[in-house]
Amino acid sequence: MPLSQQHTLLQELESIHQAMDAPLDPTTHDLLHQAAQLEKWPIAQLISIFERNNTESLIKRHAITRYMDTHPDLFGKQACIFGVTGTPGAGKSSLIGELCLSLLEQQPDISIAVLAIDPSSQSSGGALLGDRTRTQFPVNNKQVFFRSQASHLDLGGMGKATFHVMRLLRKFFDVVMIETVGIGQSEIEVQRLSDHTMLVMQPLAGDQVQFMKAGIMEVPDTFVINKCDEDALAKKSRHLLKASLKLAQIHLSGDEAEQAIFMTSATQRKGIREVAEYLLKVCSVDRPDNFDEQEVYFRNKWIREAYGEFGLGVFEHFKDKAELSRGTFEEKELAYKQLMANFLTKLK
Ligand SMILES: Nc1nc2c(ncn2[C@@H]2O[C@H](COP(=O)(O)OP(=O)(O)OP(=O)(O)O)[C@@H](O)[C@H]2O)c(=O)[nH]1
Ligand SMILES: [Mg+2]
Repeated sequence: MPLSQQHTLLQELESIHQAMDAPLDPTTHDLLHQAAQLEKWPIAQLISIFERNNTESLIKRHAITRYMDTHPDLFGKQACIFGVTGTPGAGKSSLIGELCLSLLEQQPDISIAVLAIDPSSQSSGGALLGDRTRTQFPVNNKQVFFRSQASHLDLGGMGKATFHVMRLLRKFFDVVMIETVGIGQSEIEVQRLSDHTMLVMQPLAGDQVQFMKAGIMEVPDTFVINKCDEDALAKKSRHLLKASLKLAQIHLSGDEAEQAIFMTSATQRKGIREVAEYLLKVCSVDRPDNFDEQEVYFRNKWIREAYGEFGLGVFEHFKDKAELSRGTFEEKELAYKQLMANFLTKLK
């Protein structure tokens, strides 16, 4: 980039920096307060802001994050995040739907958001997914919120857009579930974003063993074998899974091993309550807040996408600069862009 353009870029970045000082605008302020009451439409509007990848949204995301951080009485939640991954058609959505009902039954005041990363969707995202879970919820139930996110928003299935939306949802709900098809990068990233991951499988066949052996999937916290409509099938599947794990030299030791494998049938509503109880137990235990690590992971991913390995090298070199680790994610992002532009100007 010619030097004059580099200077223009620096000026642009500086004006974004100044725009970030502005307080939250009244419309967004109202949206946030309605969203805190779990109103669906305001939550959907806010999600769209967090998904969009442009300057205006960056400024808004910053203002919203800062507002939420300074009003912990309203936005003090730290949702327990469950990643639900697995082969296409294994019954993830059906299972999530049934799990939501069971969670509500066991803990009537619980609030749950479901974010489904939809690889097939070519729309710009935003369709409510309630119908696709095939589970009937009482209309106007504010405690359960569904959202699908088109995976083309991010290369590789999930990433920045999902990360940003999670930043928001975790402040409103007790539980957030992310559904993603377990192919490639996305299941590793869902592990980054979650406190607990569940791998949903169909009753086992021989190829599953190969799948595990190949080590494609990092070891999830919980295995769910869905479509165990009959008890005999459930028994056999459990046995096969244990054998597969052994063969792949994945050791789940002691009591935990017993708890970490579930057999369910979403259509026959079998075994659902046990999984829901287990999830509530996971939520009730103190969880380490791994948000900082997530931030680092998605920041590095962003730098690599924007500037390649060279960008990461520059970051490593300047990482002790205070402005790179201060404030909201957006402030850090902008600080890095400014540093990079300055650096490139000086290189000339
Ligand atoms: N027999 C049986 N069928 C099931 C069960 N759970 C889900 N299904 C069926 O399996 C099909 C796929 O279910 P989904 O819940 O959409 O599966 P999914 O894993 O979310 O699918 P993708 O999101 O497309 O990867 C549907 O036709 C369901 O009705 C089950 O426990 N038993
Ligand atoms: Mg699904």
